[in-house]
Amino acid sequence: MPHPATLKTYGSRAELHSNPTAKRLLEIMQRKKSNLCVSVDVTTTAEVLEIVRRVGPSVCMVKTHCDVIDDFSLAFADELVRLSKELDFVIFEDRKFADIGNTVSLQYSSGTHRIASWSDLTNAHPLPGPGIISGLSSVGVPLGRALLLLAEMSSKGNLATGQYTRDAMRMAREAGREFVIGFIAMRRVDEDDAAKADDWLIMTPGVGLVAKGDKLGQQYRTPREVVLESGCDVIIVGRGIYGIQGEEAVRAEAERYRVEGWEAYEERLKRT
Ligand code: 5BU
Repeated sequence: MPHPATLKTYGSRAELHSNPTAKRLLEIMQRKKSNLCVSVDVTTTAEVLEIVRRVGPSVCMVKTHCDVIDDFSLAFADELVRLSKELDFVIFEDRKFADIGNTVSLQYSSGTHRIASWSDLTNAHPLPGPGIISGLSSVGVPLGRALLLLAEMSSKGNLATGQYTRDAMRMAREAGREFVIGFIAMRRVDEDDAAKADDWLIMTPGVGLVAKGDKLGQQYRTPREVVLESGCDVIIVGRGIYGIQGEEAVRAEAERYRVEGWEAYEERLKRT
C-alpha cells in the first residue's frame, strides 16, 4: 500500500498545512514543477550567489551552510532573500541545531549569522529532547519560519536509526505542526497510522545520478529511488550539481535533476 502522502499532488498538500513556509514551499513545487533543492556548499558569497542565479529557476529550495562562507554578511543574506523572491524558492539553512532550548534560541536569533532573520526553514537533531523545538519555535514561529527534525541521515554508520527514528517522529507529533513540518529522512518515516493522519514533508540528502558515495561516508541514491521507491518529497543535491565544471553545465545539470525528480513524482502519483 503506497503511503497516502505519496498519492497526493504537492499543490493539494499545501492546503493541509497551516505553517506559512510549508504552504509556500508546496505551492512553489507545484508551480515550478520542481522537487529539487540545491545544496550550495561553497565558501564565498560570490560563488554562492552565482550558483543560486544559475540553478534558481530549476529549484523549489536552496540549502545553505552559512558557517562555511568565509565572507558571510547580512548584506549577503539580504541578497539571497531578494533572489528567493525573484526566482521563487525557499531558503533552508542546514544548521542541525543540537543543544538545549535556551542555547539554540540564541544560536538561531543572534550571533554573526542571525539565521532566523533570513532563513525560511532550518533543522534540528531531536537528541536533546523536546526543549530544542520549544527554544527554536519561540524565535521562529513569530517570523513564519519552519523546522525539520533529523529522523535519519545519509552517511554510513550514522546512529539515527530504529527506535531513535521512531522517537523523532513521536517528538514531532507531540510538538504539533505549527512549526515542525517534517523530517530529514531517507524514506517515509511517518508510516504508522497516527503519523499518516497528518501531512509531513520528507526531505532527503544523499542524491546523485553518477557517484555512489564519497570518501567520507556520504551515500548517494538516484532521484527515482528517493522519490518513487522511498516516497520522499524533496531531493537535496549538492556536489552532483554545483561540482560540475562550467557555468552553463551547472544550469543544465540542475535542470536534469529537476526533470528526473519530477518524472519520478509524476510516476508515483499514477499508482493506486
Ligand atoms: P552532497 O554534495 O550532495 O553530498 O551534499 C549533501 C548536503 O546535504 C550537504 O550539505 C550535507 O551537509 C547535507 N546532508 C547530508 O548530506 N546528509 C544528511 O544526512 C544531512 C545533511 Br541531515
